[in-house]
Amino acid sequence: MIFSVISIFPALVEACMQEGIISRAVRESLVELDIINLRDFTFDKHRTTDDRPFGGGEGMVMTPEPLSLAVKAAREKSLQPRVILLSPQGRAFDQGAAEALSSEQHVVLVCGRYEGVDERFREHYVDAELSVGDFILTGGELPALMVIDAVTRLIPGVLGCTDSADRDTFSRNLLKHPQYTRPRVFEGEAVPEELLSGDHEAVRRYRFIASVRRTLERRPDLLVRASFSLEQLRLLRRCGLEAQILELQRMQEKP
Ligand code: 9D3
Repeated sequence: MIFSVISIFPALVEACMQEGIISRAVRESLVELDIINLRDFTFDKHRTTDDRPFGGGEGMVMTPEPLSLAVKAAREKSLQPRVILLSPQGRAFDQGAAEALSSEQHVVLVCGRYEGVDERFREHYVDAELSVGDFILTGGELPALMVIDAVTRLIPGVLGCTDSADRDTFSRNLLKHPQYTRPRVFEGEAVPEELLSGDHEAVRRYRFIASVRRTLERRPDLLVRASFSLEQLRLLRRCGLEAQILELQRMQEKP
C-alpha cells in the first residue's frame, strides 16, 4: 500500500514515521509513505498555495494549480490511485471507510488548509472527501495521519495478530468492557468477582453485559446498529436490558 500525502507541512506528516506501528510497517515495506511538499509545485517568488476568494469574504482558498500538479506527481507512483481530500465538508471517516481504503493499492491524501480548496480542483481530481469528526482543526494533516493509522493497522502483517474482534459483527457496535489487571485491590476498589472466578463462560457473560451497559450510557447511537445472537438476547433479557435496546432500535426504524 502506498500513501502519498500532499501538504504544506511535510515535516508534520513525517513525524508519524518516527515511532510505533506505522514506522515499523514502513521499515518492513508493508506500506510506503510518499510525502509531497505542495510548495514544490509553486513557481512564484513567495511559493504561494492560496489566494483570496472570488466574491469576497473571510479567509483564503487553496489555488488549484499546485494541487493539481502535486496529484499528477503522486500519480507517477501508480496508475489509478484513490484521491482523498481531508476537509470539514467531507463524509464521516469511520471503520467502514478505513476497511474500504485498506484494499486500495495507492491512496493520495490531500491535506486542506485555510478555508478550503478551489472547487474545480475538487471536481476534477478528488474521488472522495472525508472528515474525521465534528470539531474544527487547523488543517487536514492530523486527519490524514488518522487515516494512515486506521488503514495501516488493517493491512495484513502490520499487527502481530490480526485483531479478530475488529471484524466481529456482534462486537463491533459495542464499546469495550472495563478491564482490570493487578493488583486485585487498588485504592480500596476490588476487581469484579466474575473476572477472578476462572469460569470462562461467566467472564464472557459479564463482559458482554458490561459492554452493553457502557454503550447504552455513552454511545446509544452505536446500539441502534448492533445485532445480537440468540444467546446474547437471552442474557440481555435476564439483565433487564433487552427492552431498552429494542426500544432504541425501534425509534430509528421509522422517521
Ligand atoms: C468557517 C468554516 N470552517 C469550515 C467548517 C472553516 C474551516 C475550519 C477548519 C476550514 C478548514 C479547517 C481545517 N480543517 C480541516 O482541514 C479538516 C478537518 C476538520 O477541521 N475537522 C474534522 N475533520 C477534518 S478533515 C480536514
